[in-house]
Amino acid sequence: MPHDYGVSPSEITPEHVYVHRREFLKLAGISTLSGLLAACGVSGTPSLAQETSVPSGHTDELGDPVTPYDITSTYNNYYEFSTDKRAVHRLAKDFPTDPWTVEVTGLVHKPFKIGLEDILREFPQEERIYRLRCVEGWSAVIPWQGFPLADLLKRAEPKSEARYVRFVAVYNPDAMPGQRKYKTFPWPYTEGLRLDEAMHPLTILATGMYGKLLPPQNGAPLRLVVPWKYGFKSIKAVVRIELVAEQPKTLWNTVAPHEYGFYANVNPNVPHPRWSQATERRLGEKGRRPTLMFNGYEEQVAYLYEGMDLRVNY
Ligand SMILES: Nc1nc2c(c(=O)[nH]1)N[C@H]1C(S)=C(S)[C@@H](COP(=O)(O)O)O[C@H]1N2
Ligand SMILES: [Mo]
Repeated sequence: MPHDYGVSPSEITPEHVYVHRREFLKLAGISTLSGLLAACGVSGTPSLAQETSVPSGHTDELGDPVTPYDITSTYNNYYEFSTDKRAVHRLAKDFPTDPWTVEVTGLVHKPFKIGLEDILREFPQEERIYRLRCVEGWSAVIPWQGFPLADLLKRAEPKSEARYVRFVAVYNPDAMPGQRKYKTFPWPYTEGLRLDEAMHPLTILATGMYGKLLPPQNGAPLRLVVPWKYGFKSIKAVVRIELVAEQPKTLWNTVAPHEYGFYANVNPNVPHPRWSQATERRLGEKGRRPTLMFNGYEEQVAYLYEGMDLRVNY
C-alpha cells in the first residue's frame, strides 16, 4: 500500500492530496453548488429541495455534455428493484427514504449515526460533474451534488488498524421486489474500498443530482460515487459505513469473482471475460467512444495503484 494511515486522524488525508485538492477539483470540473446557484442568479443558502436544474450546455472537464436527466433517471442498474434497467424507476417510485439514518462504525474512535437532514446541514454540498462507466459497456455524464466521503470518515476518527471501508446498502424486501425475487443474491448489496481510495478527494457521497435531491432509482437518499471505478462500486442507498482491517467481501465479487474484482478500476486494456472494455456507448449518443484509463481520472488517481500490475483484472 503506497500510503500508511497509521497516523492521527487530523493527518488522515495524505499531504500531497490535501495540498492539491483545489487542483483536483479544477481538473475534475468541480464547482461548488453555491457557486453554481449564484451563477444562475439564485441567492441565499442553497437548498437541495429547491427546484433547480443544470443549465443546458454544461459539460464535464473533457467537454463532454451532461447526459439528459430523462435518460439517467430512467435507465438504471439497481437489482434490489429489477434487473430490467428501464423498469427500475417505475418500481422504485414510492421507495421510502425518509427518515434515513447512516451509521459510521467499526475501527473508529468515535462511531456515530447521522440522519440525512443533519448530513445536508453539516456537510457542505458541492456539485461534481462525473463520468459514470458501467462494467457492461455504457456510460453517462452526471452532475451530482454531494460531499467528500473523507469528511464523514474523519468525523469518526479511524483507528490505525483501519485499512478498508465496507459499505452496506439498505435491506427492505417489502419495498424492494428484487430482494425477494433474486434469492441467490447475498442481500444486502455491499461494497468496499481501500481506505486511501475512500479518502481520495474525488470519492463522494451523493445526495442529489441535476440540482435536486436524488430520485430513488439513482440511489436516494445517499449513494457512493467513485468515478474512476466501474459503476457497480458506486453503491446506492447506503445505511452503514464500516471501517475494517481486512479487504471486505462485496456482492459482485462474491457472486462472480472471476468477472468482478474488488478494485474494478475502469481499464480499457483489460477485457471482461465475456466482452471487451475498449469502448463504451454514451447514453444519448450514437456509436461508441473509446474508454479512458481510470475513466479519464488517471492523472488524479494513478498514484494509488503504483506497483500494481494494471494488465490484471483485480
Ligand atoms: N444498492 C445498489 N447499488 C448499485 C447497484 C445495485 O444494483 N444496487 N448497481 C450498480 C451499478 S452496476 C451501476 S452501473 C450504478 C448505476 O447507477 P445509476 O443508475 O445512478 O446510473 O449503480 C451501482 N450501484
Ligand atoms: Mo454497472
